[in-house]
Amino acid sequence: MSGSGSGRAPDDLFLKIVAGEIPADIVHADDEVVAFRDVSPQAPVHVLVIPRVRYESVAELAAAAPQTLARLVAVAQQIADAECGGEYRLVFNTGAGVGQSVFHVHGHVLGGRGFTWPPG
Ligand code: IU
Repeated sequence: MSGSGSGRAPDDLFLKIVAGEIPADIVHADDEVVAFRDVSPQAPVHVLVIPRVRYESVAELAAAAPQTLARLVAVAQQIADAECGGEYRLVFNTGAGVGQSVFHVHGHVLGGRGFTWPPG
């Protein structure tokens, strides 16, 4: 079953970051979203922006809490404005087959270098 916004997946490490139970380099926190640096950065700027409440995918988040998705995108823009001149990729991997490994929706804010297209 997908995330409902109320359950706590037993293996959801991002909820532990939100709860302060495991350390993270947090760059933003408000009542709806938290942003922290990816532990395995793929670009000079690589920040993950997540809702405090767990949803598996960006589509689930959009359907259940569109205002939180809007906040997430606004925070991504703020981080990119501050750290890489407002030029960035905002990536939501959706599904293990395309690279999603953590099933708590997260936007990857990637910037600080050029990227190729199409993505690999
Ligand atoms: P993905 O789109 O689900 O593959 O992205 C998960 C990301 O979460 C990946 O880039 C990891 O490096 C990152 N990450 C993290 O920054 N800190 C953690 O504790 C865990 C994963 I678990």
